[in-house]
Amino acid sequence: MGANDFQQAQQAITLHRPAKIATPQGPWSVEAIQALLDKPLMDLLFEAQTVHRQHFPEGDIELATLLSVKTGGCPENCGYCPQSAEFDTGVKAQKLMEVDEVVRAAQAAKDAGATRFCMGAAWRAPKDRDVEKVAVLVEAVKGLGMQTCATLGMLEPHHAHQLKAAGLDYYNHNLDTAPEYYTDVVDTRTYQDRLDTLANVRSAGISVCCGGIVGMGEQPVHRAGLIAQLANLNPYPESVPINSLVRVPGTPLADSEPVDPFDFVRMIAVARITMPTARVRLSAGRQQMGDAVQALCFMAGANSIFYGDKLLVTGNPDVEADTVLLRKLGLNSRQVQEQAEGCAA
Ligand code: SAM
Ligand code: DTB
Ligand code: SF4
Repeated sequence: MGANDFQQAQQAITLHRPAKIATPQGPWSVEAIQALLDKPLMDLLFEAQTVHRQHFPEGDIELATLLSVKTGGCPENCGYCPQSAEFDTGVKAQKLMEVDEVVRAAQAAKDAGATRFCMGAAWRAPKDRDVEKVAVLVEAVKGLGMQTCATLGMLEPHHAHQLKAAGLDYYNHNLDTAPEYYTDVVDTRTYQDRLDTLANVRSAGISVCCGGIVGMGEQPVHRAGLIAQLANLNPYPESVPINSLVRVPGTPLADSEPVDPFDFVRMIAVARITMPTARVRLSAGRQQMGDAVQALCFMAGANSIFYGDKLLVTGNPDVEADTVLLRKLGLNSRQVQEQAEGCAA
């Protein structure tokens, strides 16, 4: 290639690169989100990464560790969930964990580099005495200097206030899918129940962690509908977990078609574009995903992962595998660097 050809090629590349992508604003129609999802993948990735870099420092990945503090025996029938009492999944019901056991797990997560600790309970809705006990757990974990998160099912306003007073930073409550598909997945509660809890959490001054699941047999329009619901919450959630369904034998959704990995990456990208300042978490399903797809998710704007070898009851990549992956990708999470240095020392 001569010098002139090279200059021309460079010019062509420059001409095809948008100078600056303005951060798009809501409200979002389902159609507008569908149009984003349908873009050529490279254009979508480019747009998402551009938005991402306008709002977050390069290479910053949040590490959040999950602990199931009360496992199984749940009266709801969420079709994806191994913890429902209706499904025979082999998960044994356990009562709420004691505070010292939870603190030990949180300290171990902190030592491994996690900054956020999320406590999950398989309740439809906690009772007053449950919230009192969880408030003690929240206070203890907060005392370790970690960000606290809980996911306990539906919350009444007074429960939300009690948890806020104990030091709860985030409450996770997912919308899971579009309203039109919701009754195909669960019929023991309504979409409006979910929205009401989110409003109670918001009113109590707790940050909202809310996302959904891809791969439950939903149509593309339902994926767009989920993102529209999330992005149109006012304000949109501070954390947005995007889960790829973990197909657990015994659950009604165990035989769902696996998600096309590129469609999953698209969901991450569209979450990033429509909720530019949110922590978009590449959540359940990483164990089945492979390093290259995870790298594409980070390119698409994911900047948080669940960190630790277990989600609630199913598996997750172990700390060592994640340390290696993040290092290989040059994602310089400070905590991971320190962890890696600790391992090498
Ligand atoms: N019981 C509470 C509730 O449903 O709000 C809290 C725990 S629940 C397990 C938290 C979230 O985990 C669900 O809303 C769902 O999005 C996600 N989840 C559960 N099972 C899953 C699975 N098999 N694959 C992917 N995500 C799952
Ligand atoms: C979320 O969106 N995903 C996490 C967390 N919030 C609570 C739970 C994933 C659960 C995966 C299946 C299991 O281990 O129970
Ligand atoms: Fe119960 Fe939550 Fe599982 Fe639904 S997702 S069955 S509410 S633990």
